[in-house]
Amino acid sequence: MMARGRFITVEGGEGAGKSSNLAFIQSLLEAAGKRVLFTREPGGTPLGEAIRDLLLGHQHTGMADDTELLLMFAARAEHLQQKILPALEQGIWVLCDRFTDASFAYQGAGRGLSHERIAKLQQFVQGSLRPDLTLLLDLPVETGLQRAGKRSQPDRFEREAQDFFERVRSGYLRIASDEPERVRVIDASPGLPQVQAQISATIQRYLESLDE
Ligand code: Z5A
Repeated sequence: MMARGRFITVEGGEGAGKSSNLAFIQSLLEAAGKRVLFTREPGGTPLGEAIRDLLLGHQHTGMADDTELLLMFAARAEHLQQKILPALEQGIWVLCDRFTDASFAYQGAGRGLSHERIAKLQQFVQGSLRPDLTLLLDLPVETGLQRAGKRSQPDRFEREAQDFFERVRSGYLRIASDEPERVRVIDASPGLPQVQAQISATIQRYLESLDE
C-alpha cells in the first residue's frame, strides 16, 4: 500500500520570509525524492482564492471577527476536500503556506476570539487532521514590518497596528511551546543564508526521524 504523504506547513508573522523560503523548502523535499504539492491559505482552490480576495481586499474593511474566522475555515474546508486530502492519499507531500495555526494566531491571539471557539471549527473542518511538521519563521515584529513595508500595497491585515502583530507573534510562540514536536521555530531575523541553513537542518532531521 502506498504511504500517505506528509503535511508540512510554514507559518510566521508579517515579513517573516515565508515566500522567500517556500521554494527552497520544496527543493529540499524534492531532492529527498518526495513528490510535493505547494499550496497556500487562505486560498489554494478557485473558491478559496475568491474567499482570499474577500478577506485580504479592502471592500469589506469592517468585517466582523466571526465572519473573518468562518471565511478562513470555509476556504480551508474546500482546500482540504479538493486538494490537500486527495494529494496526501496519493502519497504526495503537501507544503502549505499557512494553515490553522494562523487562525489561532491572527483570529485568536490577534483579534481576541476564544481558543475554544476556533478549536471547535478546527475539529468540525479537519477532524483529527493536523500538520505533520510546521516551520514557524519567527522574528521581532518591527523587523518583519520593516521588511514587509518595502513591498507593494498593504492588504487588509497589513494595515493593523504593531500591537496586533505582537499578539500574533506571542500566539504563534505559545503554539510552538505547547507542541514542540510538531512546531519547529526558525530564527528568521538573520540574513537569508543563515535562515536557510536552519531550515535545511530542520528538514533533514525531520526526514531522518521518518527513517528511524
Ligand atoms: N490569515 C489569517 O488571519 N488566518 C488564517 O487562518 C490564515 C491567514 C490562513 C495572508 O497571508 C494573510 O492571511 C496573513 C494572515 C492571514 N496576514 N497578512 N498580512 P499571506 O501569507 O499571504 O501574507 P503575509 O503574511 O503578508 O506573507 P507575505 O506578505 O508573503 O510575507 P512573507 O512571505 O513572510 O515574507 P517575504 O515576502 O518572503 O519577505 C518579506 C520581505 O523581506 C521581502 O522583501 C524579502 O526579500 C525580505 N526578506 C525575507 N527574508 C529575509 C531575510 N532573511 N533577510 C532580509 N530580508 C529578507
